[in-house]
Amino acid sequence: MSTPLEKWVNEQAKLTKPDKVYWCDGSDEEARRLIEIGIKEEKISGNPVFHELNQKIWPNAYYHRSHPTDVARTEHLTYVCHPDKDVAGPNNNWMEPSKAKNMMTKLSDGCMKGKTMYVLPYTMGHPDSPYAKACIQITDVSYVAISMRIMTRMGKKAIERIGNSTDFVKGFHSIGDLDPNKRFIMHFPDEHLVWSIGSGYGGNALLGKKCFSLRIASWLGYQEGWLAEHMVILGIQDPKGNVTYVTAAMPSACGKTNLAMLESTLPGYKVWTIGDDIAWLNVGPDGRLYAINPEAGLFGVAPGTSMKTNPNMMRTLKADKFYPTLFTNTALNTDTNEPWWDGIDGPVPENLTDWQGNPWDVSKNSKASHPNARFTVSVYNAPALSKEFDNPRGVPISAIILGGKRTHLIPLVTEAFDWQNGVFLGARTGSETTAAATHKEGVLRRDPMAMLPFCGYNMGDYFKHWLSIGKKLKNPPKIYSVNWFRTDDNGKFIWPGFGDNIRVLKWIIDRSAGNAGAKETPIGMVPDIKDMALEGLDIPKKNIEKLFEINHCEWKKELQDIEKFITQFGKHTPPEIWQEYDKLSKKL
Ligand code: OXD
Ligand code: MN
Repeated sequence: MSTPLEKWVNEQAKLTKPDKVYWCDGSDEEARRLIEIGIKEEKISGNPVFHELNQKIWPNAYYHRSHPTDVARTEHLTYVCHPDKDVAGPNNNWMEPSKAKNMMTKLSDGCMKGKTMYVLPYTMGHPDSPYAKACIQITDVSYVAISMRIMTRMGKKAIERIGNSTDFVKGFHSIGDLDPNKRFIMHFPDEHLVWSIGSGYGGNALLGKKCFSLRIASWLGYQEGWLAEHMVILGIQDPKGNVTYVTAAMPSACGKTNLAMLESTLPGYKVWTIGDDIAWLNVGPDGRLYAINPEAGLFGVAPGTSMKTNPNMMRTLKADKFYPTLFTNTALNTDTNEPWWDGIDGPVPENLTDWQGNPWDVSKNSKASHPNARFTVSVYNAPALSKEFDNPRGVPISAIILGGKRTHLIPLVTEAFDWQNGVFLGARTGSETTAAATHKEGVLRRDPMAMLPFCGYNMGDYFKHWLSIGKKLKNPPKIYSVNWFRTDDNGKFIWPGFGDNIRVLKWIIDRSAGNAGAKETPIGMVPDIKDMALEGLDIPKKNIEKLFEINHCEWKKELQDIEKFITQFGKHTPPEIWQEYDKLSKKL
C-alpha cells in the first residue's frame, strides 16, 4: 500500500511522463552526483546546467546561466487561486481554481518526457520545531534540486514527519519549454499546493521559498494564528554580551541580506545572523513573539556585494563548508574562471563573459552581470551564524523593523506609538522598485510589510490579522520604520548605511530596553540627534537634520497616496487602520 505522499508523486509522474523518477535523500554525496550530471549530461536550452568555477578561490562553487527571459520573479504570471476572488484581494492575480487546474494539467501533460523527475522531501524550519512544515517538491531540473538542498532541510526526516498523513505541502515544478506565454506560478492555498511551470528562476522555481513560505504560509498563518513574513532575523549583541533579537521587513534588493550579516562599526557590538529573507512568527507559550527562519540557505543578490559592503557575505561565499554554492547570471572572468559582478572588489577584469554567455564589450554599455544575478549558499557557511539558528522554538523578538527605499520624505528611523500605530506604519510603507521582479526600476509602490507580492490573501484581512496577533501578545515588540536611502540636494545618499546601520539598531534596542530618548512627531517617535551614536561619522549637520526632517507639505501628498492605496481593500481594511490614518492626517 502506498502512502498519500507516494500516491501524489505517482500521480504527478503519470501526468508528466518522465523517463526516470528519482527520490533525493539530500546527502552530500548525492549533491556531488547531481552537479556532475548538470555539468556533463543535463542541458537547458542546449547549455549545460552547471559549470565548475575556480575551486581554489571559490570552494564548492558552480555557475549557472538561466534563459535570458527568465531572470526574476514574474508577478504578472503569479496567481493565488482561492475559490472566492475577494479572498485573494486586489493584491493578487486570481483565477478560479478548477479553471487554473485544467490549464495547468494541459500544460503539464508530458512536460518531463525524456527527463528525470527529482522528488525532493524537505521541511521548512528545523524538523524538530513545532512550527516547521513538511513538504514535497517535484522538479525536472538538477539546478532546482540542488538549490532546494541548499535552501531547505532536505532528506528522510521530512518523509518521517509526513509518514502516512495527508498533511504535507505539495510543490509541482517543471521548467517546461521556457516560453514566457506558457509560464505560470499558481497557488492553491486550500490544497497547500503550488504548481509552477515555465521558469527556472529561484523565486518561481524553489517552491519552498516565496511560494510556500510566504504566499501559502501567510494563508495558513491567518487561519492558525501566526505570521509568515518577508523579514530578516538577527541578534544584536551589546558590549555587555546581552543579545536582543529583532526582525526586519524590507522589499527585495533593499539590503536585507546586508543587514542580516552586518559587521558593526561601533566597538563592542556584534550582529548574529538567523535569517535574511523569511521569518515565521508565533506567539510562544510565555506570550512573547518568537521567530524562526524556515530556510537553511541564502539566495541573495550578488551585485553590490563586496568586502566593503558585506564582508561576512563574501566570507560565507568563500567558505569551504557546505556543498555546493551556486552563482547564477553573474559574469565570468574568462581568465581566472571566477564569478564577477558589479560592485565586487578589485578592478574590472580584462576578459569577461557576460551573463548571457557572450564576450563582454565595455563599449556597448551593457551590464556584464545581470542586476538580479544571485548566489545560493548555505546559511551554515555564515561566520556569524547565531547559535540559536537551530533552536526549534525560535528566538524571542523585541523589535520589528519595517523599511523601504525612499529617497525623500521618510526619516532614517521612527518608532510607532504602539502596536496598532505600528501596523498602520507597516500598511503605509512604500518603496522605490528594484530588479528582483520584472518591473520598471525606481518607481514608488506601496509595499506593506514588504509583503505586497507575497501575501496569499486579501491585504485588508492581513492588516486585521496583524492587529489580532498584537492582542495575543503580552508584551508586543515595538515597531519601527527605517530608511537608509534618503538623498541630499545633489541626489547622493546621506546615510553611509551598511556597517553603520548598527547605530540605528543600537537606538532601537536601547529604546526597546527603555534606555534611550526620543521626541514625538506626528508620524511617531524619532531620535533627537543627541540620542544617536553618531561619533566618527562625517555627515554635515544640515544633512543629519534632513535625515530626521518631517516635511508637512510633502506628507500631505503622501497621505493622499496612502488613502488611495488602502481604499482599494474596501471593507476588508479594519477600522483601526482608518483611525490611525485620521489621527495622522489631523496631526499633520
Ligand atoms: C527574493 C525576493 O528573492 O524578495 O528574496 O525577490
Ligand atoms: Mn525576498
